[in-house]
Amino acid sequence: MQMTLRWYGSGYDTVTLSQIRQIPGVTGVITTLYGTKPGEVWEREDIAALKAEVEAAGLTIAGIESVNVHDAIKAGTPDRDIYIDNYIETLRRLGEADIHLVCYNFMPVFDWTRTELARRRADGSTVLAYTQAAVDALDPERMFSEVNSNSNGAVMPGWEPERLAHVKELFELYSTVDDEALFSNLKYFLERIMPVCREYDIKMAIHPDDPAWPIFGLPRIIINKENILRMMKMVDDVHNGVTFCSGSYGTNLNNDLPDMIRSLKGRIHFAHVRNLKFHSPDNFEESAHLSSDGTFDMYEIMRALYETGFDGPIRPDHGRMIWDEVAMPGYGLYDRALGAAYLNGLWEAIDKNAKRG
Ligand code: DNO
Repeated sequence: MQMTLRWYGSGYDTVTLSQIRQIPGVTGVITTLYGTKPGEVWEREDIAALKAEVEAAGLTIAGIESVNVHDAIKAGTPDRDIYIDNYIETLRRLGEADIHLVCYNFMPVFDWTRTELARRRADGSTVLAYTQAAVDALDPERMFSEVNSNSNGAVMPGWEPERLAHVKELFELYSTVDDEALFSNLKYFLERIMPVCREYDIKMAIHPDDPAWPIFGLPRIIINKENILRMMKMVDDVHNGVTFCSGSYGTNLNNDLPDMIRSLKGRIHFAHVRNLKFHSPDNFEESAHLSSDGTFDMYEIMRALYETGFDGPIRPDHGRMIWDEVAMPGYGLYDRALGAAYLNGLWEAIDKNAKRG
């Protein structure tokens, strides 16, 4: 595996490449052209400049998170092919730039959803948190403004303020899209992009829906073992793969995370590893990465990745806000660096034990 950190790019991220370079064991970044909109073709010069900047800092681009999928593709509208053609062109240009991993999601309208961006914990740190009651009490438009006014000035992925203007239209677009339609739109998209992925060996890694159940009446399908295996089979190509995000699948306590990892052997191309602390099944917060701070056994998650031969990039995920850092919620430097060191420690121990026999 390659330990990485997500980096939003100069001008968007409070964390610098030189800081990332100093986290022991982190050799690459997962990045994107954060200023691009879903549906646009990425400019070759922009890709090249991003790559040059990362490499000049002594790091590599281990993958792109995300090339976002336009809602026309997810909703399956008649004009979707225009956007799929653009997506294919972006993939081709990434392949030409020797980039071989793309993370994306197929969540209608929103990306991941939290109801609190700074819940204070006993140790004084603040964390992202979720309660179902808060989602049930809010309409999506209010949710947009709350997310944007509490994000320390950062633009939260999937919650870009310009999308707010279109929330009603977007909901309208999905009014006839149920789970089956979403599956079939995903299949259509994958079948169209697979040839370019094969040509350039680009591994597509779908990110799970977070939380892993429908919210605001919108369908959500990448939520559990049954559905993700269905997706792997419906387009049975190694380039159709998975981002295994423990914090997203883990929102549903019925998901057995190590078992899911084992059942996805060979198709996990990217891993986001983080812990959650549950107070009840629909009230949880994003704790520190350590097993002892949350609900999951992080050793078992890492062991399942190790034992299935996972060799892709891995990254710590949302961190707590600690030591007075001001950054995009979940994406500060300090706690993610602690997370990377911890995950590297687990991996080293698992590896040495395995080799000892
Ligand atoms: C949250 C992230 C997601 C993820 C997208 C992938 O912090 O894990 O925003 O990047 O869903 O497209």
